[in-house]
Amino acid sequence: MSDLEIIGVPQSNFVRTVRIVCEEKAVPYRLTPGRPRSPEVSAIHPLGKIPVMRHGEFSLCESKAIATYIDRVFPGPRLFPEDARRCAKIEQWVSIANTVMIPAINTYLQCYFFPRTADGQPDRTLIDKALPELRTYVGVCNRAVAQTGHLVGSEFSYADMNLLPVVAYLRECPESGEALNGAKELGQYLDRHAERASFTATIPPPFSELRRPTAAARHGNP
Ligand SMILES: N[C@@H](CCC(=O)N[C@@H](CS)C(=O)NCC(=O)O)C(=O)O
Repeated sequence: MSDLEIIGVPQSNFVRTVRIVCEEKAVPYRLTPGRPRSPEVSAIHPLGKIPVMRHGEFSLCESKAIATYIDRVFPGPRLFPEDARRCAKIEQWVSIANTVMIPAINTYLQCYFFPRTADGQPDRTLIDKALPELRTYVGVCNRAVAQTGHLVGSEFSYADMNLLPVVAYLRECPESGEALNGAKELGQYLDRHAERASFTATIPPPFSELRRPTAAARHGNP
């Protein structure tokens, strides 16, 4: 039995990506609940973000770094292939997603999942501000998967494992649901890959199951 421990909440798209990695490689792991900026998370991530990982004495943060470590240390299908060009294309899409698209999409989603208004209703002003970027990135993703149904070449890769968990949330909110309805290829991409065993094994519970953050932790959201 592996002593690999992933710490985070299962609703987080980045936590889900790392869990999908474990499932794809058939690496046993345990998921320990941990919210952003909780002591166990902040002990590993300097910014208190999830996921973080422990493997014996070794600890690590950042989903891509964790995925690379798991890929190198454990057997199973290689996520980051030897082929320089394919590997670089995977890195390229992870970088575009993680530095620009996913943060912008999450800013929009959080307006619904974690409204910060006094009455607990989604903040219309923040949503309207987030919409142009959201629509742009849904279009970018739609074009990227249109030809092969994958981000890189014609095989499922870490680039898809990284993107799909956040795409799966688009259907849950009104404007992103509409945008996805208008992005035929992206919708088909989601539907097809959502049937993978690694995807069904990691379906997150609803955000409503996350208790409101404690006062000490109320400085951001998963
Ligand atoms: N670059 C990080 C991003 C992790 C991240 O943003 N996680 C979110 C949850 S999906 C988080 O911890 N949010 C709380 C915060 O940003 O303070 C990674 O790839 O692991």
